Amino acid sequence: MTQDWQQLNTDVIALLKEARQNVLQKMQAPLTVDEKTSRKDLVTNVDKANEKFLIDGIRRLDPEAQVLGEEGFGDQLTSLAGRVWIVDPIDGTMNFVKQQDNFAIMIGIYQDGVGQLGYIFDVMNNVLYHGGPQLGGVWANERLVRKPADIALADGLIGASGPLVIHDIAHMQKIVHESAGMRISGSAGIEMINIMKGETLGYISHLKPWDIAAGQVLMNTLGVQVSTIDGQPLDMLSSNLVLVATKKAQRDILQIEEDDVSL
Ligand code: 2AM
Ligand code: CA
Ligand code: CA
Ligand code: CA
Repeated sequence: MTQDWQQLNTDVIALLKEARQNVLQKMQAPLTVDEKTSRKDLVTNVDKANEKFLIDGIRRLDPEAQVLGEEGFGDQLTSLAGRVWIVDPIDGTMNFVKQQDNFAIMIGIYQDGVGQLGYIFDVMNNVLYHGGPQLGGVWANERLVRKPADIALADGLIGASGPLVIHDIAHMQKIVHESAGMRISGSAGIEMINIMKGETLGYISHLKPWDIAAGQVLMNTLGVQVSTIDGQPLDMLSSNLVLVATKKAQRDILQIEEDDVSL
């Protein structure tokens, strides 16, 4: 297909709006909830139906592309060559089940491993964050999102995943202690939104490609750093211990890691 990114963006927004309507409609009926690896790792009928819906739509829009989806309805990816769509049909499934709120639909579009467009749809608030280098910015629905202020770790709140803090992986407790405080939302997508709103300065979590594909594109476009906890680029074919942070906070956090290693 031609590289008409504007048209592709328009088509993806239409697809996501339809997906949101489907999800809202399915929420009217009781959910079917299954455990994946544990009682804290859930999948519902809505996750599966929405992934199928999105991947069908993506195949129509971009038949040549590879598609990676969390629930397994896409392709088995072994390389990031060409165009790759990375789909998380419901991010924050535990919130979806327990709160019927604080979850997102996410799509990241990559070309030869480089993020081009990202979409995080806050379903219950009906705000679609979208953008990337192909659009030259990030928007929350029609409103342009400003770059978050580059604040230091001590001056802001940090988002985290519960297990990392509980088990004190990668000096999490020290990082949290040096920040102004910790917040846990239970959705990587909602965490990215909190950063875009300037409510938090970063997020640390162990994530799969679909958890961070869209967020990485949006963060990079807004000057927010995305790396592994060691400051390395993410491997988008694998899981990563992900550090998302303002430039200053990233530097502060990498320094904590270094100081502790040298003890
Ligand atoms: P999910 O809801 O799409 O699975 C919750 O802390 C956040 O981490 C969510 O964004 C969740 O995405 C993600 N996550 C990644 N791996 C997970 C796992 N094994 N169990 C629960 N949540 C996981
Ligand atoms: Ca999941
Ligand atoms: Ca997810
Ligand atoms: Ca998911």
